[in-house]
Amino acid sequence: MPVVIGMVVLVRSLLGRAFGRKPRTPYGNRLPPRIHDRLSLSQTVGRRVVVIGDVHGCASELDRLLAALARPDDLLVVVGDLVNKGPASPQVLRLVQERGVRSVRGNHDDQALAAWRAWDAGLPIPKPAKHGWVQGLHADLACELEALPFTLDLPAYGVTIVHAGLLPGADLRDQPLSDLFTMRDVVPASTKGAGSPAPGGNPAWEANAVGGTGQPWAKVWAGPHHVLFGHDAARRLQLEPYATGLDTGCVYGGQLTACVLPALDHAGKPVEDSSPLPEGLPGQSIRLQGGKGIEAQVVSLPSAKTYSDKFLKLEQAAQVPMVHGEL
Ligand SMILES: [Mn+2]
Repeated sequence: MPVVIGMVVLVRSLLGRAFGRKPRTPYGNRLPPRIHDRLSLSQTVGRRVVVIGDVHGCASELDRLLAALARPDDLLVVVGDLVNKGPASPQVLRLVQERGVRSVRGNHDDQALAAWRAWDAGLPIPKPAKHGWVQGLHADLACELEALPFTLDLPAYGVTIVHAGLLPGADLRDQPLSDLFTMRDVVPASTKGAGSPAPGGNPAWEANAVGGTGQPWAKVWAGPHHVLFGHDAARRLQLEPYATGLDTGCVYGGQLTACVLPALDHAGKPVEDSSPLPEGLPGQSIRLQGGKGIEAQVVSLPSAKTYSDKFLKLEQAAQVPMVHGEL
């Protein structure tokens, strides 16, 4: 049987080369209709934009956070990793579909989609302990994952949303897709073999998926856009001048965090000085440097429980927060 599968893979690979195989995402999925998506001022005018950190299947926390702070006309965006690890990934996708939540693509979203495609084709599910939940997932919910772009630009705010990070100095279209949803640190480009080479003509930095081995990319990022991102639960809330990290470890018993961007009028000016922070939730106002320099609010909802302790074990084992690339 393995010989037969090997032959099939070989023949498909040869056919792919002969007929010009289409480029794929890092986990072998079809590329989304828009790799780098954007929402113009006309699409967001008069509406707040609520950007939410990594959900990882924590549907009840997402539901409670939205109940506490979201207004009916808010535009809701997640920084990716909607699924895996937590208790209710299908329910998160259902909520995303029903409420029209936008998201960028996290490494777990891309992996889970590949697992669903395997299951749908009658093949064994890769890493079934992590992806077993995809069995029976309705195709319309898998489509939610299939459509996810790698970045989402909000030009009216001068804000870019990405799951993991951006390589400082490299053009968006020159950034390797896998870096966009796996990077945590940057290392000097001369560090051979430590990360991905910068293809955009900027030799200064390489991306590295393992945290604690270089500098957090968000500390190096100097604009021009302000970047909202997730993926780096070990570092919790990151409030850097030009980048804000929103993964506060909801699935690890931390919090689910949202950054609320004010509604803008047709001239791109905030329609209110700042919306009141929801009662009972810790929050703060921050000035997002870069972009339009707007004032936003960061609000966190504590998790009901610790759904996964994989990360906590790693954190206890290391003196400094270290994150393995697999997380
Ligand atoms: Mn991630």
